[in-house]
Amino acid sequence: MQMGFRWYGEGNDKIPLSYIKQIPGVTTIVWALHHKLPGEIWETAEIAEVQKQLEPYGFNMDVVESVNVHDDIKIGLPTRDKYIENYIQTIRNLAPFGVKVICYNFMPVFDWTRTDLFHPLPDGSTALYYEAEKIKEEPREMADYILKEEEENGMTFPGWEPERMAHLGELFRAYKGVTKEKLWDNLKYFLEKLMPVCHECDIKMAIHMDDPPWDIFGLPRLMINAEAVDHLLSMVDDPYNCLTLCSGSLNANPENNVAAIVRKHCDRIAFAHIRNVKHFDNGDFSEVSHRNCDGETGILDILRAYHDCGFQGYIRPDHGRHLWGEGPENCRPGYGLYDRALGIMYMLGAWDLMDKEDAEK
Ligand code: CS2
Ligand code: MN
Repeated sequence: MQMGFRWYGEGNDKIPLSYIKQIPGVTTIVWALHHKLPGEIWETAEIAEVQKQLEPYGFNMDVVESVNVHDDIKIGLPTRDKYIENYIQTIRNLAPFGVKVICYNFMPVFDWTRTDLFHPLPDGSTALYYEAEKIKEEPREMADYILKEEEENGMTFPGWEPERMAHLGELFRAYKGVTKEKLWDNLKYFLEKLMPVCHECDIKMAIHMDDPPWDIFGLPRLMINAEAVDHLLSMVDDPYNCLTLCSGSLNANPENNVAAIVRKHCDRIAFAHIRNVKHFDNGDFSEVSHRNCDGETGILDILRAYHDCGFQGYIRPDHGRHLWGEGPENCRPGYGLYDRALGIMYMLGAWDLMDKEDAEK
């Protein structure tokens, strides 16, 4: 297992690399070129710049999150081939820098969906929150709320690029007729084109789970449960077709058992996201600390499953709460410094203990 920390890049993330260096056990910076729109080629010179920033700290750049997939690929338009060519070129450009895993998602239009980005928790911190009542048929209200947060605080959230959101109506119209079956077909088409290049470049494509794992705003969502994971892995049965198994995304539906998926498919999990979720009876859920008893995701069972399987991939704390002065003005929702650092120490605590117990057996 290699521990990672997501970082949004120089000038785009308020957390300096020198702070991340002080968190025990982090070897991997999970990075991306966040100024790139889906479909654009990532140029070698731009990638080299990130390498130059990471090098003095000894971090590797093995995991990219995300190279976003252009909507035309998801919709299955004739123009998709051009964007797939660009994606392939990006994979080729990433390979010489030692990149091993590309995390991506295949969600129509939106990435994660939340109704409150800084929801107060009883302990005085804040966290991302989903209020079921607020998710209506019409996405405009939620999109406007998130765009306003971006604008007021001078940041763009991946998957919520104002350039794309400006054409929301058009985007929704373009997805008309894209049923779940078609979306699966389009994902298969995309992956089959990529696999030979992934072999050649030794880079795994690791699909992120849909967040939340159900259809919203009439848009189909694929990566929602264990059956979908089975389907994805058998549909393109290739060791380079892998998962970013996001515990919090899947467990937004409490029926999903993430530890069981780990035990079944550990060799196809390239990247583990560890996030904890607390559920309420009315269908709302809140993100919480990584501590097992603070949510219902089963963080310890998941870690034990990874450990039992001898997990060789990358792992990172996913969203954390915002603590100790972190708020909208200085912190990306879910991506503060402190709670993710605490999450790492919690995970390493459990992991080290399991290592020690094994050694003493
Ligand atoms: C991430 C996702 O912040 C998050 O919730 O886990 O946004 C993830 O980066 C994307 O879905 C991957 O493309
Ligand atoms: Mn995640």
